[in-house]
Formats: sequence, structure tokens, C-alpha cells
Amino acid sequence: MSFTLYGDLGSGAFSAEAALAEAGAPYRFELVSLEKNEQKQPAFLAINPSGKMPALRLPEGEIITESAAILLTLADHFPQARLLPPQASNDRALAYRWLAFMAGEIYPIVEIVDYPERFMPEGGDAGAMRKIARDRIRERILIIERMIKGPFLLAGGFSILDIYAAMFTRWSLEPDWKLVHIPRLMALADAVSGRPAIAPVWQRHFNGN
Ligand SMILES: N[C@@H](CCC(=O)N[C@@H](CS)C(=O)NCC(=O)O)C(=O)O
Repeated sequence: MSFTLYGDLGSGAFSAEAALAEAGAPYRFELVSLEKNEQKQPAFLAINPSGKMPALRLPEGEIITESAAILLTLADHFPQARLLPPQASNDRALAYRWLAFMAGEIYPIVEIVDYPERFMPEGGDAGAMRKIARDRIRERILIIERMIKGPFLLAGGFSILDIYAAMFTRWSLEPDWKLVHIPRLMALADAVSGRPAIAPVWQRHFNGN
């Protein structure tokens, strides 16, 4: 029995697919085109009423949405893949902390960058709104940058946190800014994208960038 992942390339579906690949899980990728706005069509709204990707259908049939919930679910399903540190460890608590931070404090602002018109009155200045959103994302990404001590976010090594953090380095940030301000996060993204199981997934989603 296999998982079905719904999403587009270059979207949050990357994080779910990278975790599936890292766990060696059987899955099928069902393309939902952002360009064609398919996430807002009835077929996909029946899967996720909020019209957002990724969505993951478990082998048992249940649908899970919200990228952080998907990553945690996959870590539970595949304990041998060690996608999370041991239960009740210090690192496990930190994993929850930073996963919640990225999901709650950074990811929602990506929607403002992508669709500023959703957040302002008609005729408003979308460019100005997008700029403010980008500034907030940069501030919050810098918080992640500062807490990286080793190659990965947690002292104990690679986890789903790294997959998630690496994904945010591909969105909304200018190349020059990234080089100067988030060298540790960029090195972390290189380490994630170079993992044997994730490398082909990264290539498909981000064309190797
Ligand atoms: N809370 C959701 C946010 C997902 C999200 O915003 N996904 C984007 C793609 S990266 C999306 O589907 N955007 C389409 C839209 O908002 O219309 C999660 O964590 O998975």
C-alpha cells in the first residue's frame, strides 16, 4: 500500500516528498498545478478544503494536510528512518519548537508574498505589501540562521527540521542576500540536497538550484 502526495514542483510538497524519499516509503506524486490554480478547483478542494498543498493520502486512506503535520506523521510511520530525535529528548523538544516556528511564523507569510492581493483592499499596493512580507520572512529566517550550530539544526544530526528549513531557502529570498546573511542555512540546504535519497527530489523541485 502506497502514499499519495498531492502538490506541485517547487512547492511545500517538496518537504513531504523529501521525507517520503528519506524514509524509503512507497508513494505516488499527483501533480496539482499552481500555475493553473488547480489547488482551488473542486477536485482538490475535496482533498484539502483550504485549497493548499501539500496533502498526503495515507495508505489507510486518511488525508493529512499542513506540511509540519505531514512531516511528523511520516516520522511516526518510519521510526527506523530516524526523521526525529528520540522521544522526550532535548532535541525532540527543540524539533517541535522550530518546526512550529517555521510552520507558524514563516510559512504563512509566503502566502502574502505569493498572493498579496488576498491581504489588502482592492486597488492597494501589491508591490509594497510583498516587500513588507519579504522583510518579515528575512527577519524570521535570520532567527533560524542564528540557532544553527553544526551542519544541521539539531545537535543530534539530520531531521525533518532540516528538510523544512532547506525548503524555505528556495523561496522569496534574493541570491545576494542569502550569500551574505544566511551562510549556515545555505550550507545546511547543500547538505540536505546532497543526501542520496533527497538529491533526485531536490533536483525535480528546484532544478538543482
Ligand atoms: N499551512 C499550509 C500552507 C501550505 C501553502 O501555503 N502552500 C502553498 C504552496 S507552497 C499553496 O498551496 N499555495 C496556493 C494558494 O495559497 O492558493 C502548510 O503548512 O502546508
